[in-house]
Amino acid sequence: MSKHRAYLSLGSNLGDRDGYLDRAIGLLSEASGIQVRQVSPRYQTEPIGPEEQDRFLNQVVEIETKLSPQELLNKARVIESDLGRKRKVRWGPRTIDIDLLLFDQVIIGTPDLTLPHPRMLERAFVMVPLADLAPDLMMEDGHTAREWADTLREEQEIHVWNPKG
Ligand code: GSY
Repeated sequence: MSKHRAYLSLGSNLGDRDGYLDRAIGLLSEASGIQVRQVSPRYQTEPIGPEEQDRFLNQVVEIETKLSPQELLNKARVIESDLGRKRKVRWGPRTIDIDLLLFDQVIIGTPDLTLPHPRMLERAFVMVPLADLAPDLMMEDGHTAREWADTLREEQEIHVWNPKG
């Protein structure tokens, strides 16, 4: 079975944010059919959505996988649930959020899953860490990840995260 390359966005803004990101990456690495190939630096970012919530830590990971996009989405949801995510408030605080950004060149639009991720090009917290891993990756609109990251980091607060302050 052929291998696919995919990029996932991870975010946490509840509790031990570094711990949740570490555990999510650990669970992805242990999952059958998934190999984690690269992890970006972590960034602290202002919440998009209701503002009366804490800042997020965000990160992007590159994986290779034998899973289909739907199987990968299902796995991501199991990991979110294992790490205590409750799907209560849309855009609300969460222990961990795992979004599928890109899966090879696949384009999908189902009620459950849209690829490429429909809002990724609006979000510095996605495009800046993605550009750390794959600066020359071509987006749907013909601009590279680096070009999008350079534009978005001018408009949105994003800082490399240093857990020791
Ligand atoms: O869509 C991912 C969850 N999320 C985030 C996030 O990960 N980072 C920031 N900065 N804001 C967010 N709003 C939502 S919802």
